[in-house]
Amino acid sequence: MPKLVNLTAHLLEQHGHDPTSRDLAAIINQVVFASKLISRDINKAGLADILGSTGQFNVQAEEVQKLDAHANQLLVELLSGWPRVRAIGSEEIDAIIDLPEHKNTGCYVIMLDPLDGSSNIDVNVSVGTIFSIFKIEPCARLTKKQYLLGGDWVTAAGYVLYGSSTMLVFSSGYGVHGFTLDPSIGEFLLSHPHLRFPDKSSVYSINEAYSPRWSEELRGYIDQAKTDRDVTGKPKKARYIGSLVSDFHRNLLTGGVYLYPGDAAAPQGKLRLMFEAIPMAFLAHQAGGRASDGRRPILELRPRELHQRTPLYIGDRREIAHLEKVLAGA
Ligand code: P6P
Repeated sequence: MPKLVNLTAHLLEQHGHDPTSRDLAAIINQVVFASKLISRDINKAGLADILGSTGQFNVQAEEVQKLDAHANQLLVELLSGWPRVRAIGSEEIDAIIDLPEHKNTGCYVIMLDPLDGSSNIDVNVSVGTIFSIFKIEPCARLTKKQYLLGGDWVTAAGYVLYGSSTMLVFSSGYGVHGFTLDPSIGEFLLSHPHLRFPDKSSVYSINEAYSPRWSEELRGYIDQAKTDRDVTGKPKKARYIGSLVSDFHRNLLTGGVYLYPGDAAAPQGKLRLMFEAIPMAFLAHQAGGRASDGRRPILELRPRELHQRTPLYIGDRREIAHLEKVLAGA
């Protein structure tokens, strides 16, 4: 019988009993609680009046799906009630949610993409929740711009993937670990300890419909990928689900890179620095991978705006480093 480890036991094992572990365990448990409710609702989406869009548009000018709004509300409500949380940013909400009632106890800022890839819900394709936890040092007053913390303030980050099974993959600075939800007991159990990118990059994930807008260098890189062999001598594969969490998760397990470039139409690309790029970059680095905007490491970027976008090249360390050289014209 394998040793059964649930999330709380794992966190206490990782952090011992210092205050950080209790804070993280509490905050991550709120995210996990919300994700269990989201998972339940996604799995019956076709049967409940929860498919389709709300007819409203978010700050990204994207149509808000009913489940987007539902997931956002669950996460914000459960996290706002926790005294150690000082502020919350969400891809679905224009401004930061400041919690002045926690100004003397709140030491953490949470950034959320409540339901990434939500346009896939109605066609039953995997989607995910992305979260990151930033620790304010010291737990001082939160000035207006102080919540825009860069990658070196991340204490923990992860995603919940609502797929053939519901998985939590996260890191609190001690490697990346995967937990699978056992719905019969409502617990996330450790199923993929110490996840690391394998030493082969056999997959590239990119939306090739936009290739006419790419730089010459990127077009050359993708053309080359079509004739390259991976370290096992096999041709590379193109896999693109249209859901960052799903593409990243597959690449983490089987080896590969996910690319969402800036292009002639959108020089900063589509993905959000705070809600998608930084948390996924934190995970990538913890798993021995690399994440870049094409020139600089994502975790070294200084956020200027809550909803700012960034190009994202993430995955196998050597492949991303090679791609950066190609994009620089080397
Ligand atoms: P496109 C979902 O909206 C998302 O943010 C990522 O999850 C996904 O990889 C990407 O956008 C898909 O965007 O432009 O290829 O449809």
